[in-house]
Amino acid sequence: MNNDYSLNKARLEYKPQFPSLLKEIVSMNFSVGHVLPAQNEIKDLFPKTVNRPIVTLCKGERKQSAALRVGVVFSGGQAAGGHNVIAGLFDALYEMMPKSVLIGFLGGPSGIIEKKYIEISQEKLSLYRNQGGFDLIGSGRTKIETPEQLEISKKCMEELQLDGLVIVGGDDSNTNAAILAEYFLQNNCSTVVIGVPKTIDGDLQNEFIEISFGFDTACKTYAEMIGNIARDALSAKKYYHFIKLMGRSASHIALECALKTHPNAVLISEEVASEKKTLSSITAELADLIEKRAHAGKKYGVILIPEGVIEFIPEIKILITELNALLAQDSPHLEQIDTFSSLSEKISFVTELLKPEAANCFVSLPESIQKQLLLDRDPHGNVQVSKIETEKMFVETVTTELERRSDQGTFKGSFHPITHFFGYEGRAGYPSNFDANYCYSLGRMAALLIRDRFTGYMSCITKIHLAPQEWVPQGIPLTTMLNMETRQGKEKPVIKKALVSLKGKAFMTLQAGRKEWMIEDHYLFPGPMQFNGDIRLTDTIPESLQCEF
Ligand code: FBP
Repeated sequence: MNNDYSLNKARLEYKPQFPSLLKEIVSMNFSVGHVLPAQNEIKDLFPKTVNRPIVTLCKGERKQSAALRVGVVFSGGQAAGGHNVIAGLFDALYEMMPKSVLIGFLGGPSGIIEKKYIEISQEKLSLYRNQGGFDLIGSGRTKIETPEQLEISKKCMEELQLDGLVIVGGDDSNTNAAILAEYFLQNNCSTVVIGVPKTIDGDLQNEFIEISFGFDTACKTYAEMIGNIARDALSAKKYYHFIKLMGRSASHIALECALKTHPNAVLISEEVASEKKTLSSITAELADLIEKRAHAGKKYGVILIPEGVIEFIPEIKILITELNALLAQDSPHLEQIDTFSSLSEKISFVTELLKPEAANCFVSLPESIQKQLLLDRDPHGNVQVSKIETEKMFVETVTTELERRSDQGTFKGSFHPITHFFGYEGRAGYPSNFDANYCYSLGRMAALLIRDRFTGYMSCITKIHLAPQEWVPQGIPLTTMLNMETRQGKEKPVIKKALVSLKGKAFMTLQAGRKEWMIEDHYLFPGPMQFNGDIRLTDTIPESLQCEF
């Protein structure tokens, strides 16, 4: 097979665009900005890394750099562009001093604890430039938290004589980066720790981080499929498509995909919580939509559902909290529940233990969801919210409601639903030009932050609505992003997850259009992501960010 013109090869040859400021890497400097105040508890927990200034890249004197030894690790779920963070880091280190060494820890943070790593060479990396996935070194969800793990990590840094460690991850992993940076400083370990913002979920966003990498590619991938489904629905005119979209708690992905495709309905979890919508009120709204469309002669439609919505429905949130406590890892009920062989016995047993409000909610749920709530639990005994088949739950509740309306003679149409879940499909494909450029820039910036020893900083690229050459690289102290939050009953420092703002321009844009999309069909068909051609097609940034400028 002649592979000369394959997309794979074309992408390997793609030269990422990056800020002009990051080009002359050896003559770059930092201008020191203001210090942002940290919370008192954060000051106590991070005495060595608080009160640091924001730093912005600027042109300076040519600097002679020593060869650097740097480690890089991916943490958490895949997000398109990760390999370009490594490529940017590798190239910048090489340009500073060709004898520099880049080590990739294998399988996520556990690679640090178990000292499993590879040295990344130009040759190895050449097969991964602009490619999706994290497969060059893999990823994992182990956290470096306990005193033993922190100490082992420090030893690993010392044995490998690392000048820097780059942690590519989401909110938790960057919180971890802050903890490691502080621990290393307190314990005389000279390794500089730098975070890089990654997650398709788009919830690692704040005044300093315009977007995490991977979000753009994931949404473009899902939007293509949603558009295709909308066109199929419009052609066949017989199915309702209930599409669940990955994204954990926040609804950024659902919102972005809705702006890109104009479905007939989209649930936004943050709106559900704010308006205290119950399962039955959401069901009634969806049934109303289907009934109205039936009056207009339409038996088809497209409905988007964010992965985490179930947790935002007030009565289900209460139920999940009670179930988590009842069936926690060390709870006696956990053993008891296993003694019942049939599902109905397990359901009755748990229902008896729940408080009345939670019990009512539990019995009102479809059996398949009751089963998932009871049996699909993580190692701590918590309900795995993201695994719950919410799209099927809504199909069941809406079907029951429409049957009821049909019996009463108010609903005369037919309802043929089909469910979909788009998640993993969007995490590891070829990064969009935006993600390829953005990640490469983040990697180059991380190298400079290590060279100038800004430990506990996140590599950030701002002004991403401009052309890549004009993007502004900044270093932001991780401690400025930390807040205290209660997690699993304990007060912990964490980077706050950004939920969709109901006052934000992206949500307002949705609000302005969504009523019309309900009955009239205003579907958009984004089609496949483009890599070559008109830059208005190839180099777009997410719609929800465009709305902001
Ligand atoms: P990260 O926040 O670690 O990037 O992961 C995001 C995500 O893709 C979520 O959208 C999803 O709920 C979860 O990971 C799935 O996790 P897993 O890969 O462990 O199945």
